[in-house]
Amino acid sequence: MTDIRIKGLRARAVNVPLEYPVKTAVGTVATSPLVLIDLYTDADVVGTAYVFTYTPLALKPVQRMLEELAPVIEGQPLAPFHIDQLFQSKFRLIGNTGIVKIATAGIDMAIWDAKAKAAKLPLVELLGGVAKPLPSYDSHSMDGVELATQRAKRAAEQGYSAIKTKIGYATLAEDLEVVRSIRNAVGDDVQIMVDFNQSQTVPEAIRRGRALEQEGVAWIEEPTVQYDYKGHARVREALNVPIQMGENWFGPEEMSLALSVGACDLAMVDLMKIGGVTGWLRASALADDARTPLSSHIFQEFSAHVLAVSPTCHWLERMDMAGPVLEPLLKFKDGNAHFGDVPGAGIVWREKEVERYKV
Ligand code: SMN
Ligand code: MG
Repeated sequence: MTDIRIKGLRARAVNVPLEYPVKTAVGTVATSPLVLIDLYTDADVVGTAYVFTYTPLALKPVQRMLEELAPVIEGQPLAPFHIDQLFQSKFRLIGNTGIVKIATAGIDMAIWDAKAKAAKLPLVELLGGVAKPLPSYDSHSMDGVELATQRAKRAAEQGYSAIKTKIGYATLAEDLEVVRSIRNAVGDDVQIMVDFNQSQTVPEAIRRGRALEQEGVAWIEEPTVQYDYKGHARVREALNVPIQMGENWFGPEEMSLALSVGACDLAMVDLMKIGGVTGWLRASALADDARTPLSSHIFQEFSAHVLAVSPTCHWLERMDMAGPVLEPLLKFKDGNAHFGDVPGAGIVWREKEVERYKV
């Protein structure tokens, strides 16, 4: 393999519209603030990836952090594990988490993308897997009964065999009304996952969970604050419905801690927060060791590649956070995600739209 070197990077901040605002019990993501990364090399490949900053307030700081990292990686080999060790040692004192982790994870994704492009392989094949269709669920928001039911019905008609709705309404009665209305609309063959987005106390999560069990939900996600791993374990012990969490684990270290106290039955990892592809590979080994089904959290394009090589591969979350600025290479059909047959992870910018949404 030729010794490809990193030449630099470009980080562009955009704020793109969402098909639907991501309404949760603890706040709404009205638009999708993204930093688009182009990683330049001395071969004829450019690694592309994006990071999602949740709030526009973090957009410029993340862009700036990426720009500050450019001279750190310039001249380095296009070797993700090497760069990961470089970052781990450089950020031991400040801690490779938060905005630092978001930026280093984005670089990691772009490096892996560039490596796959240099090998003229889809990333999944570079990782040793095959580009097979992946079971995907359609992920919705705290939409209220009407829209939640309408979105679930449409997803079922599109062939999804699972959908997720966000709950944590003011009362349990409202939570149940939404779940029952969706169930009436989609029937018993479509799985319904629910997501509290950290909104409940442990006692309230148990109270509401006992009622949701009777509705046959497939999982209850982040019932209480995401850093309360023991709290999640108490909810899990009290209920007979799978507890799902993981989208907020910053690095495999936090995943290991959560699994060690029995916080969840299922894990869903965020490719960015976990530390990019390199972080995901470590997380997928933890999930395998704990025999914990592993799902993805947003970042659907890259996640498809790493989920396909995860031993406990569970569900891919379809929630499109970057569609307006990407060529639609990942396709969803009959509830499965199908890879585009291109080298790398399939992140191709729609440059006119990037200009349109640039911040
Ligand atoms: C979620 C939260 C914030 C932004 C996007 C998605 C959500 C999920 O918790 O599980 O998709
Ligand atoms: Mg969630």
